[in-house]
Amino acid sequence: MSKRPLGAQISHMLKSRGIDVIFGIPGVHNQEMYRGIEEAGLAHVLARHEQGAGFMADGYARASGKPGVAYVITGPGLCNIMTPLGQAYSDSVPVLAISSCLDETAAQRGQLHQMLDQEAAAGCVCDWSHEARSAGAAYALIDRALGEFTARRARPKHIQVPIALLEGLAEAPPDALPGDHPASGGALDPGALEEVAAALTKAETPLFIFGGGMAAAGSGMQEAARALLDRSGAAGFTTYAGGGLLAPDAPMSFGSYLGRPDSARVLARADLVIAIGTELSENDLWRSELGHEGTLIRVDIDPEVLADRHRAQIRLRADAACFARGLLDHLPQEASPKWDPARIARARAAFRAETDAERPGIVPVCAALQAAMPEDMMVFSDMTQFAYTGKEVWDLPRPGHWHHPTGFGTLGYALPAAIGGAVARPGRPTLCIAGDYGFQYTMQELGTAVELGLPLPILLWDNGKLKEIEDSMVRAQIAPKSVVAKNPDFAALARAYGAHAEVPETIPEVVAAVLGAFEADAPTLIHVTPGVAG
Ligand SMILES: Cc1ncc(C[n+]2csc(CCOP(=O)(O)OP(=O)(O)O)c2C)c(N)n1
Ligand SMILES: [Mg+2]
Repeated sequence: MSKRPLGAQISHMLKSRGIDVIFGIPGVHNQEMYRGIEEAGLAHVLARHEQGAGFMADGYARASGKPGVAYVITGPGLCNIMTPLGQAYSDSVPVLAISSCLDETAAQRGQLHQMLDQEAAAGCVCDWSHEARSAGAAYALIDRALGEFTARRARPKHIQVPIALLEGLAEAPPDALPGDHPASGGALDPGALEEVAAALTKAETPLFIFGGGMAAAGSGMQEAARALLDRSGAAGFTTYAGGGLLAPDAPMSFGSYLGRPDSARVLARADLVIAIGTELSENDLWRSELGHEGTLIRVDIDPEVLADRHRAQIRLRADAACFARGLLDHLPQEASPKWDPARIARARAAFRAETDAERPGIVPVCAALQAAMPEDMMVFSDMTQFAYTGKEVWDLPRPGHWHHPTGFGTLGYALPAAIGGAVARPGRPTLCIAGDYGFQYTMQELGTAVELGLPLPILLWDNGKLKEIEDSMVRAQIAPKSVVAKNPDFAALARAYGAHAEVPETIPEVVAAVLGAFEADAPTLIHVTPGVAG
């Protein structure tokens, strides 16, 4: 193929590697990257802020399993996308940010968009951040990023390309590497699987913890999780990210209640705990210790997780799907339950009652929505009380369908991430859940959602304040300070953007509004206050 400016070649290269959409904002510095977008047949989603573009790329990646790619300008564009990159790092999401950068920074001060060290700044929130100093280096870095997304724990990457290089003519990129990159840790030692199977068969009260690594391991994981319980007699918890792996009413399931303090008592009763694809991080447990007293087996693709403080006696570096399928090969076809299902049901009911008492008014809304929502709905939630409760009591019918800014915990995630998710799954239902304060971090992306004509319900949980923070201050005996903000008229704001708005007054009206929004020609802001529950 003939030479083209490098900026255009990069878009062609991404298209040839299976990328279909870029999220971003153009500027004079990175405009050469836009030259190739149309030409290569890529779609481009224009965000209203680079933070939005980054979260859209994140949501797109979580919903599609493919990398999310964002184009941003030098300096402020890169700074604005750093928060989403930090979020993608903590939640292991494959996001690739490509930015322009200045040709010369050390000897020339005062240039447009100049900052001291852009490459290093991004490096603080990414797996890596590198400057390409030639076309060949840009191509190599792109292939390295894409390869690493599948070959090991997915983490965001940043590549910056000097403006003059983007403008200069470059040879075509090399052909894509043949075949898939093998997932690391794929081949498991059969001896290790036999050892785990023997321990599981011998155990009197075995317990599984299924995490996000298992939910993300592809199709068949729900069946695998159920079979692991059925064929070993074990009980199981899911982490928030593993939600949906076990049916809400599965008799041996303790649900997604690992973060309840009392789950430690269940853990202490287990003589064997097998944790698959979970970091067992602060965000999973809300305590420092898991609480187990018996043997702990960790299975994870990431050596850093295996070596952590939880004192696992057996550590297996493996992909969750390989491990689950391999272990099933070593288990009998059936086993009698080793836990009392009535006791598990009582524990689940107690966990649910505690959750309801902690943040009242949310469980009934979740219950009504759970009963009525379409099977393949995907949720993107923000840092709001509605989501904290929802993630515990509302197990979606499918794993990997509830996405939350778990690790970094960034307010403003939900709307742009939901937009990215909806772009990834056209024609399938996506629900956005945000709080009244967090929504205002990125609410300008309503414009993007309207422009794309997305049938996106936005459930805005408006308790009129930063309620989680107020509750926390009260618990710490701090007189609540700066936890009430003057809110706009959210429905009017949504309509001003060209979106629809609904203000339901009862729970059935909330359900009807969400279902109606899936059929609309634009997003619908559904303004819900705690009064709706009664
Ligand atoms: C970027 C960022 N800044 C600050 C916080 C701290 N924070 C967490 S929740 C919260 C208040 C959220 O209020 P709202 O969205 O109304 O949700 P509610 O707790 O009221 O349901 C704040 C300020 C954060 N998580 N992220
Ligand atoms: Mg609030």
